Amino acid sequence: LKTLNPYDLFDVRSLLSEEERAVQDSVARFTDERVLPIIGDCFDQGRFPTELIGEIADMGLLGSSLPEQYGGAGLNSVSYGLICQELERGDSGIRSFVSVQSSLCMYPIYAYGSEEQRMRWLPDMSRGKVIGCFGLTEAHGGSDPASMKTRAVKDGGDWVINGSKMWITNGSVADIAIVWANTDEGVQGFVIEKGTPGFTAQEIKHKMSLRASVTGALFFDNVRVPDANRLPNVKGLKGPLGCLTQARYGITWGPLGAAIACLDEVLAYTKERILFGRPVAATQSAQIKMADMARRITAGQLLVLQLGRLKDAGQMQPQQVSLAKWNNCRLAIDIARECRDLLGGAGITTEHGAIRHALNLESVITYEGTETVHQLVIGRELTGINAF
Ligand code: TGC
Ligand code: FAD
Repeated sequence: LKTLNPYDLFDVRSLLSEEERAVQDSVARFTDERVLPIIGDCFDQGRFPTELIGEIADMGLLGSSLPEQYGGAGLNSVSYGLICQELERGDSGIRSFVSVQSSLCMYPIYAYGSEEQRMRWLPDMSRGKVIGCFGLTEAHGGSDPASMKTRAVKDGGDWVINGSKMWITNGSVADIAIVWANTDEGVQGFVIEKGTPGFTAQEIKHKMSLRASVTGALFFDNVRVPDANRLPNVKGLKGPLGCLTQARYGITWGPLGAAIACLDEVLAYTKERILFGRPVAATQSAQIKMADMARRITAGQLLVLQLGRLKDAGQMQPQQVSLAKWNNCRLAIDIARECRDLLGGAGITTEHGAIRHALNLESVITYEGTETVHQLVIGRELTGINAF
């Protein structure tokens, strides 16, 4: 019998192209060498490791799917998924940083912006010289972005924006904010630069989750931006929701990385931990738990690979992304919590990764559409009835 790779029982890697494998390997190396040695401390200190931004950019991970003329790496969607998976094996906060920059900030400028806007921002964003954030959620109800109160009013050649956004990744460190606001012609996107009078950002403190990521609130008090900062090629909620489809796609892959990190940790720990005269790994209940983790990871891997192939073929539907985001966030948070349990008391400090991943995944299962939102998307697909 051939011994199987415990983190890839169905040899999903054999279905990858040479280029996809090379991308996975280089990001895996980055996570092993640069992220894992520092991330526990970053989480403890509530600090995003800004010192890694340059390397992340040099590896081509910012806007990796965009064409090279805009600073992108022209990689396919499966490669983007693998990037997210390997980064989140390190920490959800690192993957979040790349998701937001690539899918929520560079993507809308690329997809909805003018050629001038693309050239103005994208190359610098791919180099990590300009950091973006994406402001859709408002404090009164993130699941229902149609209830948005932030408003932009035309005034001559300018727009005047009033309102606020809440829970914004990179909010207080970003150089530009992609802000979605209601206008007389429906929801539109604006690029608001740091330092614009009336625009302020405040870091949200006391987080117990995604502590190695910056989260902020944005405030707009008569913020005036020229029409050149409005994204001209989309109107309506489909603008921001289209960005969410891109980011959610990455998040279907990312949590698999967190789950694999946790399984890796308990496989090693339970072999070393001797209780009642034998390793914990030699007990049936521990084996059943770990086997069940591997089963869920394997199913999740096959799900996202097919999703990625559909995306690369231009056939992926947002409802399929909802199913995969729900499935893989759920399996990852359950696995992280079960691994924390198998580590016993040792599982409660950041010495081991399980509790950090479990806490991070509380955000990941909530942002980009809560689990309930994605369940209701599938419910609507099955029944044809909107139950939101
Ligand atoms: P509805 O009002 O019917 O549709 C509006 C228009 O949008 C189109 N559409 C989509 N387009 C692309 N992708 C999608 N996923 C889309 N979903 C809808 C739709 O066809 C329609 O177009 P048109 O041309 O007819 O106007 O909207 P709905 O009923 O489908 O949506 C309801 C619901 C609840 C699913 C939606 O509001 C929703 O997804 N709510 C959750 C909000 C959310 O996920 N927020 C995330 C904020 S960003 C974030 O969390 C970043 S964290 C990142 C990190 O740190 O990694
Ligand atoms: P609510 O929408 O108030 O939901 C509360 C509860 O009600 C949830 O359990 C939800 O599932 C449930 N619920 C909602 N609708 C229904 C229904 N119809 N039936 C039954 N139950 C329902 N947003 C951005 O725009 N940009 C960002 O960069 C960003 N980064 C984030 C980073 C972090 C760390 C976090 C935690 C959030 C971030 N968000 C961001 C916001 C995130 O998208 C929202 O938190 C999320 O969409 C949920 O919105 P809410 O927090 O207002 O919860």
